[in-house]
Amino acid sequence: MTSYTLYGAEVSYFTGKARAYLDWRGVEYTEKPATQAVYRDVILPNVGWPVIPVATLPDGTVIQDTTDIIGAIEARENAQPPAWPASPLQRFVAELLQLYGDEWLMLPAMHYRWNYNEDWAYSEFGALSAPDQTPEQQYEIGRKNGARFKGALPILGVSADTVPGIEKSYEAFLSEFSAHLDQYPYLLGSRPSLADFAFYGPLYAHLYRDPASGELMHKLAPKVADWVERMKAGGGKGRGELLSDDAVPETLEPILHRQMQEQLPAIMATSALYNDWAANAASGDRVPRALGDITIDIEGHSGPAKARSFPLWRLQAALDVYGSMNEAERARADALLSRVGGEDLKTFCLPARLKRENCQVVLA
Ligand SMILES: N[C@@H](CCC(=O)N[C@@H](CS)C(=O)NCC(=O)O)C(=O)O
Repeated sequence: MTSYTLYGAEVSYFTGKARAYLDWRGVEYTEKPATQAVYRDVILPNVGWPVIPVATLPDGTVIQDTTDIIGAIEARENAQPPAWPASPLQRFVAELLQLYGDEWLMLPAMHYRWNYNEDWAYSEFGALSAPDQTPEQQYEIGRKNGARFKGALPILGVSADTVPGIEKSYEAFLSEFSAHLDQYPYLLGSRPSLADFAFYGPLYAHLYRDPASGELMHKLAPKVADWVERMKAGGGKGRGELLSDDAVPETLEPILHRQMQEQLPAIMATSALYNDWAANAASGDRVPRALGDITIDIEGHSGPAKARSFPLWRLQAALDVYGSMNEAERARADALLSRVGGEDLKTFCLPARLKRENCQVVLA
């Protein structure tokens, strides 16, 4: 094996994130569809549960989780410019925006897919797992496979109670991101970074590519659709710079503010449940995917959701950057957090550290 392999799907959120990174990095790779046979022969034996994307390195190492995939390829290629911003505030913001793109834009992505593009999604799921069947057979297979994903809506907190808030928030996000793109080609300057790859997951696979969602994006936010297309074309393939002097564009502040308003309270509530769980757990114990029930609030519309544990892992990465800052860097981060309503993050500490083991998040 001489290059990387990415097992995934065009229809998949996180495959989009990994693919955008690979195309930007410009490494040689092959993307293979995650058919039933790939799940059986590659994913389940190596990862232990059915999830995409999965990547293999040229030495055969199998990796799951997009950030681990990106991190492993960054380390192996040792190429410039890096995917992670090198300067502390930009790096902190990139980690925060990754948390937002990966774990919160999932709500509009999944809502619009399953409430406006359901039949189309079933056909896509079927075509992926059984490429040789007829469209009718694929639709039936897709209904079966897609049910698991549609079933995630109540877990995420997408319900009749919250949908008006999710739509209002997404439309506002589109206009905030458009205003940013009026001034900068990518999130932190004139080239993409980790944050752009994370935004691309939902904004390509679901919110651009699903037909009804794509129509909405083109209508409300042609600049965001243009960013999706530039990312799809490789994001300039390494050309361009992040802003100098560790600057963070002011135009990102409304998006960070939205994150602090909507996502941070959900994560804090999850962390309290994690505290209870960790009190009786031992190092190496696998953290349950859901730790209990929380209430989320989006633009004044609240409803139940599961306390998904994975966002805590992404938050830990952001907090580690914050925790490693010197006094002057910390003062700049704190000023930014104050401006975006993120006061709570300044003193927030996860009750117990997490780590990755065998493609799972476990208690450190
Ligand atoms: N944190 C993982 C998330 C991967 C993920 O959720 N993938 C979706 C498809 S886009 C999936 O296969 N989900 C199955 C499941 O969550 O059970 C990553 O970054 O790779």
